[in-house]
Amino acid sequence: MNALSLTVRSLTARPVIAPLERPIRTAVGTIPAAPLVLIDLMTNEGVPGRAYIFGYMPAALAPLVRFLSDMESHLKGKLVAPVERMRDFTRMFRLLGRQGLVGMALSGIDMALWDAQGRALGVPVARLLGGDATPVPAYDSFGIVDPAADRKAIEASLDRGFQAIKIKIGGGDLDRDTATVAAVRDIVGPDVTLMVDYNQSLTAVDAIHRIDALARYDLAWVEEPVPAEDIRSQARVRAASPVPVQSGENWWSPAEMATAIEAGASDLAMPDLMRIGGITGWLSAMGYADGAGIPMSSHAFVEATAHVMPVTPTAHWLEFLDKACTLLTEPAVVENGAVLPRGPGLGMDWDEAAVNRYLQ
Ligand code: SMN
Ligand code: MG
Repeated sequence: MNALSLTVRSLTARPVIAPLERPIRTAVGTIPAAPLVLIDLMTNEGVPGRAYIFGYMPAALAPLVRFLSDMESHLKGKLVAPVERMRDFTRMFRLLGRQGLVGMALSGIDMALWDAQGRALGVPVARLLGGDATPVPAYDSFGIVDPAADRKAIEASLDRGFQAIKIKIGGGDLDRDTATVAAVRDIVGPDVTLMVDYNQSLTAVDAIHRIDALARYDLAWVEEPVPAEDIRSQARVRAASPVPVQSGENWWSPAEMATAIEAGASDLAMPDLMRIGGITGWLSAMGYADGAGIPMSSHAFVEATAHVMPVTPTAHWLEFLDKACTLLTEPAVVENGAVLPRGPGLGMDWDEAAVNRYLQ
């Protein structure tokens, strides 16, 4: 077998709803369990390629599976060369566009292709990209918390070695935000890095008022205070904010990232592998962040982002938000608050018994 000339034989997509260690509570709704689509590529050489994508809501699963199955015929017999395959898709979807479910599915295919290539060479994708598979500093990502009820979970996270945590806020008024942030700062102490995420729930006027009041709790960033598509409001908030503004999980391409940064909408960047265009899209995004001097963090997809962060010139924090742990034979490992990139490939193998349990 020539490990650099694999060709695609088949693509399978399976919908699952995986249990979460804790529900993802946000200001705009709760995700009780993770709706995922598992992607399995098989090559003619017998090397598999695996990845998963996150549908956010169960209703997204069936169309994603259907769409991914239809993509099989466009990959069959083609070289496992993710950059080339994404170029084909970019041309093919020029008319329909690639935001939304289309972009999510294509990013999943891209990750599965990179995984197959890494497996064929017997190396972690981080090595394939020219980096080393070194541990990536991570923060533990919480939803909206009740400081009294969740105190133990927050302390457990620090015991696990995390030196940074993020909480979501905006589920109530400013008094509630202040009480929550003050209590969490009290639990974690002055030395732990603390971030907050509003999940796009505020208007610019409200955001400016609230962030001003929260600044005294020494926040490393305030994430998505206003709707992600409203670049002008984001820029207004950022101009007034004493706390660095973070965004990026809703950028659908490196070009959208460039537009947001150049409009002054964000101090920091945290693209989502599944929206930015997979690993191939991430490579463009990280080049932009490097050129613009923007610290770049990740969004979810713990296992795959652990491979791209080591080659990201302005790498900042990996978000530890583990959605697939119940489905993997070896879930992501955190050591001293850092995630270890594991190979070969992206290092994910399905626990088929668990997959069958959660199959939709
Ligand atoms: C988020 C992640 C996963 C689901 C919903 C929201 C998020 C984050 O905004 O940054 O963790
Ligand atoms: Mg967020």
